[in-house]
Amino acid sequence: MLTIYHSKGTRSLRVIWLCEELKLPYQVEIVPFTGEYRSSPEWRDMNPVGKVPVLADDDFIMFESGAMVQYILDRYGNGQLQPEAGTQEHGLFLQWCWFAESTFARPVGEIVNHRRVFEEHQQSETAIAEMKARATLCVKALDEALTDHEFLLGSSFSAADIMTGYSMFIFDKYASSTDHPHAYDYWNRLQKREACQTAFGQYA
Ligand SMILES: N[C@@H](CCC(=O)N[C@@H](CS)C(=O)NCC(=O)O)C(=O)O
Repeated sequence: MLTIYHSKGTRSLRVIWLCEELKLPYQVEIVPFTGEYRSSPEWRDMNPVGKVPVLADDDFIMFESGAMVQYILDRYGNGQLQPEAGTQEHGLFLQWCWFAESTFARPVGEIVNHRRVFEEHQQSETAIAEMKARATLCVKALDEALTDHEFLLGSSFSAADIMTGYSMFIFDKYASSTDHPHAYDYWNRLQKREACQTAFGQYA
């Protein structure tokens, strides 16, 4: 049984959304997002840097949401939601999955961390504006890639859209800049999917 350790609004939404798309059985274990809990030895045993999420597949435990998505696809996906490994299309799929977390979500996540960690008078609006500019450049890249595409790989929905959908969710929430209509139409399209609605409706 897959157990997804989740706190409201966090990247475990990707994993929940994926399980819903694949109609896999899973359970969600809600964990407190407090610094105290995330630095506890109990949680650090599961995630050594104290972040959320964690995935358990029986007694196999892993961290990093993108790795969880790939693990579930490869182990339980029966070829769904990703192109065949070793093809150029799969290379493109990996490109967007990695882009979603390591390039796009990163500056948005740092805005969230900055606001949470520092008192208001210590916060640097200059630093935040710079991170927002980095994130906005990513939305511009998506906007261009989606000009005449329904999804990142063309007409087929894939887990790259799940990875990116979550990044659009936090961008819209913490750094919104709506002047990229193709990227926003895309995010609106993703939110119409039943699996997305179930995941975000219950856990965002
Ligand atoms: N690359 C990691 C990022 C995990 C991450 O940053 N999680 C956020 C919640 S969505 C968190 O725990 N932030 C607390 C912190 O960074 O201190 C992943 O995809 O799992």
